Amino acid sequence: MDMKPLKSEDGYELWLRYAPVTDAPTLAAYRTAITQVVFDASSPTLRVAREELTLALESLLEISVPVVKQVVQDGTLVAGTPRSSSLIAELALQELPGPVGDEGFVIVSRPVRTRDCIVIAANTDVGVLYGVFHFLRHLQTHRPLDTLHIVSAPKTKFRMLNHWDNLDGTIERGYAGFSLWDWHKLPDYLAPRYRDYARANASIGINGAVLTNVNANALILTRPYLRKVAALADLFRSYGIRVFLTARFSAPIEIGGLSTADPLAVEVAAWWKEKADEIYAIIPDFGGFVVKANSEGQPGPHDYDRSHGDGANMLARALTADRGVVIWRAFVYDDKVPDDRAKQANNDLVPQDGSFLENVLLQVKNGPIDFQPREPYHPLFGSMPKTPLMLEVQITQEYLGNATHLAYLAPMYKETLDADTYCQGPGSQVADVVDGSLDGHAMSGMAGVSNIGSDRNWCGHPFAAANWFAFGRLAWDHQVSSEDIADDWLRMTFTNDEDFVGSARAMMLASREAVVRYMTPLGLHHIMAYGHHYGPGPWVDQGRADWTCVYYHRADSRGLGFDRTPTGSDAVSQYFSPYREQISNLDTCPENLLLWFHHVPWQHPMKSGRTLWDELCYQYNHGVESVRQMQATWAALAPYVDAARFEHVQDLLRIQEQEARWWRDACLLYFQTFSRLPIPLEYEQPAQSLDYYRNLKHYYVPGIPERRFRS
Ligand code: GCV
Repeated sequence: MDMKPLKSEDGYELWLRYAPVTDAPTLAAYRTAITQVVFDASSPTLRVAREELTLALESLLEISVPVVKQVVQDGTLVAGTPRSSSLIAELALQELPGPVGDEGFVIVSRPVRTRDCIVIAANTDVGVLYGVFHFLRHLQTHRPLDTLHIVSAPKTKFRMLNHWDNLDGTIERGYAGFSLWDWHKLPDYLAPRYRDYARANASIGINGAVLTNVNANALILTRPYLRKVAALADLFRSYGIRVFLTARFSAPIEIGGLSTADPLAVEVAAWWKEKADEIYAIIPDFGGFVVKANSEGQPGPHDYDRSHGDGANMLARALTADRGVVIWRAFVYDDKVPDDRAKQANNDLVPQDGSFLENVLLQVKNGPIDFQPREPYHPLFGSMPKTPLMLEVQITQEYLGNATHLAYLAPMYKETLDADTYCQGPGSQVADVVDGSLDGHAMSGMAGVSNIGSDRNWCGHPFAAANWFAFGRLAWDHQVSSEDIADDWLRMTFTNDEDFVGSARAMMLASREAVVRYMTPLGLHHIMAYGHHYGPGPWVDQGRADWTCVYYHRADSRGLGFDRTPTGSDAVSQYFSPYREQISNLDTCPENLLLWFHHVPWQHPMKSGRTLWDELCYQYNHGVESVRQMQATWAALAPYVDAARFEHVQDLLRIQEQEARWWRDACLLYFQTFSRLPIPLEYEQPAQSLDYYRNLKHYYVPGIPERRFRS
């Protein structure tokens, strides 16, 4: 390998660095295969696609690749739609107009006018843009060009980032600085970052951005803010991105001067209709509303004894099906309801299946509690066949070490997507529900709670951008493997050197499981510190019951875990057979979810031959060891990475190792007060006392407003 020092990078360019191809045979092959471009760019989207293509080619191949009018030589790259390009129309590609649909594309190497060419074609301009980015990924990952035949179309319709950004610039659960949206200077000043944000999203097929926090502020729906939103929408449009806003259910009262927000009140429906018309007058392609209602203190239709369906349908009528959609969040639970929090969404929403209007989608978190390091899949998947269900995952790492811990989350997203619900017999995967294929829904989608902020490198941790990238790739095609996504991202973000990619990929793939082990092994969940969720807090027993930790782990002198079998909360009954029986039985329940579904005696024999207590000690220690392994792996990769990014990751891994030990020691000491069993001597013993850990206080943890820290 080339040992000269690498130029320091700050991560701003993400996976779109277009680093020059240094491998001589690959470079020679590329320079032969691409000598000129025929690309008639008659629309804003085609123009940005052409600009991206030509700039990238120049950077990758380090030669200028001219844009010409006609195919006059071998090595011509032809791009466009049958409408934008007579050449493409002439080729009458069999993939057009059929399989690639409205957003897909085809990339083929084939003769055109007797010359050897590469063709990027689509039915629509945005399809061409996606095709260009796919082709550039192909080059960035040094794949061969001789026998190209790529046909790709997205499996879901709405592929969206949910920004939990507040109008004051803070981000709920954001760990990479402040909001990208500079509301104060909008609409007159458009930061250059907005365009790069749009480019990055388009490069992975993301086509929607919810700009505001689901804990919504009604002000975003006032005229001055709508003008600011329109400026962003205008910019994002060329990149195929539509904007959505969160709608605060009580907005008619707060900004409309009404005395009620009752969804069945005529004046309320009229207010929302007028508001929707006002929005569409300035943002013609406005995507619609995302709504968090009657959850964690947010207003909603229950305040008026109305159902979620009443609320969602009223907004859906205001938007109208030909203009936009209502994305209604299924994250609904109430501490006044005595039932297990994990059951409440199904209890409330399943009876309403079939009552939602055609432009309503339900957005369901991957698991029934709240983005824990590991959860079983949400039992709503498969239980509402008449309603399109979107999958919501968290890209920001609220419960997985914020932007300090390296945790590659594609395996976590895949775990949900690949899970078999058995709702229509074996092979009814969550992915089939989400992409609409199982129940024949035309509307489908995936939403990722964004981890993007104002940090120069966008996501805080240099590896956190991999999760943004992975989300987009999976929303486009949930069948791609976590390995392949990591592989692409590493090559594009760092280097194509095989030695680097092999080690770094293995490190990424093991990283989420490491976090599970040192935070919440064996199905433990929600044992983080109160409110800010930074660090362990299994002792938290004050405040709203379903926000305490003792509610979830149920440790006592007999054992540990939440009994959700028929002898307990019976949450298992919300799943289909045979999964239901599998998880109900202590002997067949997967051990990585054991304490989610069972209260297990401390001496229970685990598959390893260890008792539950010893297994817990083993898992926590294994987690810490895994982080040390990551440190060793990264240390060996120093020659392949520029100093700035190398040291950044190295420093964060050091913090991660400290925090993994903190988690292990605090949790084991706490659970030991119930098990009364020793931590086996083969393991490191806790560095401090339980009191020490219990008394640690953390002020101004990111991702939470300052006022929450005031007493
Ligand atoms: C936006 C969790 C988070 C909240 C978040 C909520 C939600 O409870 O801690 O910050 O609120 O999920 O998804 O609505």
